[in-house]
Amino acid sequence: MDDVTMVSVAELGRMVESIFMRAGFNAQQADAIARIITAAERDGAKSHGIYRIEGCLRTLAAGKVSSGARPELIDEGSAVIRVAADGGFSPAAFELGLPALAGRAEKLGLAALVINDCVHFSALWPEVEAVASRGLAGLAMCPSYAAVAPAGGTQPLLGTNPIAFGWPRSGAAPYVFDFATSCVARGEIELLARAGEPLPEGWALDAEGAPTTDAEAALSGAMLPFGGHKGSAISTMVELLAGVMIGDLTSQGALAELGTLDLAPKHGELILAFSPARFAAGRPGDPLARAEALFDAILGQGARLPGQRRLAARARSEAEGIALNAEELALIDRLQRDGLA
Ligand code: NDP
Ligand code: PYC
Repeated sequence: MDDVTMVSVAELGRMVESIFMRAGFNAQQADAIARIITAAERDGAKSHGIYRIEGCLRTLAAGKVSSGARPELIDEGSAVIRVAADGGFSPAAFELGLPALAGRAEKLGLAALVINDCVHFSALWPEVEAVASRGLAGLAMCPSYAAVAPAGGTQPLLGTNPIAFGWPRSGAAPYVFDFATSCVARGEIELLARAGEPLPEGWALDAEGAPTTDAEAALSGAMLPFGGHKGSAISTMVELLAGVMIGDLTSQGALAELGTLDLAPKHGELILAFSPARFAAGRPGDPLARAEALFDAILGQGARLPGQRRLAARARSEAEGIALNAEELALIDRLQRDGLA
């Protein structure tokens, strides 16, 4: 194993926040981005952890994110609550909308939070975990930028379009899954390219549309959806619901606006919240207890639940600190001292 230094979660959070404050982000943005990046690193979600800091700073340097963004809540009392993110990163916008989303879902049974005009680089599990921690089921999705060919096609058109789901559990952390609708997040391919490692077969096409296991060729070609036509259709659904339907950019539009895949794209996000108690009212059985029986049956076969690895990493990080290698520590140190060189 690399020579690593253990850094407490709180200390890493302070270091990351200081980088964003130094870069000129207002306190609301810097605090929210630093917490989301630190949480990803804490949970062993490396593709959306500290590796993303430089991309965020490059996005700012290119004028593609607003450092002074002040998200605004637009709540007309219906099931659809909106946050105008003001061109800032998505986490502060989500945090602003969450209480209204949860309150409306408890009242009506279901509610939607629409975030518009946010710059998005993060994982979606924090959103659905936060919704499920309030006793609600949550479903979150967003486009990204055109990097994925539809099943049967060869050219980038769809985004890596993550979809995440959370279910509340009493006495346990929520059941959460969160994944790209491409075979893997683009961030994973970028990390493999940096490490000079090959991709598994079936993940990507090169610029000529031929299958490739070369990570660099994949980054300049097209990624592929997971599960062939099934992932392709789910990804298209994300474009429709969290792009077209909410009056925001699709992945194709986001890439056209950004002009590159090297910065964080601006588009919207959709988060749905459902009250299991309200949906199951008057029907036999407690939905949370029935869910536990299902989880037990899954575990009983020797399978694991999604989120288990992440939560184990979280417990380790909280007990022992986060393990950062020398390169990662040097990066943080340089960004704290000099910003983007
Ligand atoms: P993976 O393919 O690694 O899938 C991750 C999910 O699957 C996690 O919930 C994980 O749980 C679960 N999982 C993995 N293996 C198993 C298993 N054997 N049994 C049960 N569950 C399992 O992730 P991706 O590369 O597709 O996505 C990674 C991240 O990238 C996501 O957080 C996503 O939101 C983010 N992303 C963000 C985008 C954006 O535009 N903002 C675009 C695309 C992706 P566990 O964590 O416990 O392993
Ligand atoms: O990893 O695919 C990805 C991604 C795109 C935007 C943010 N993350």
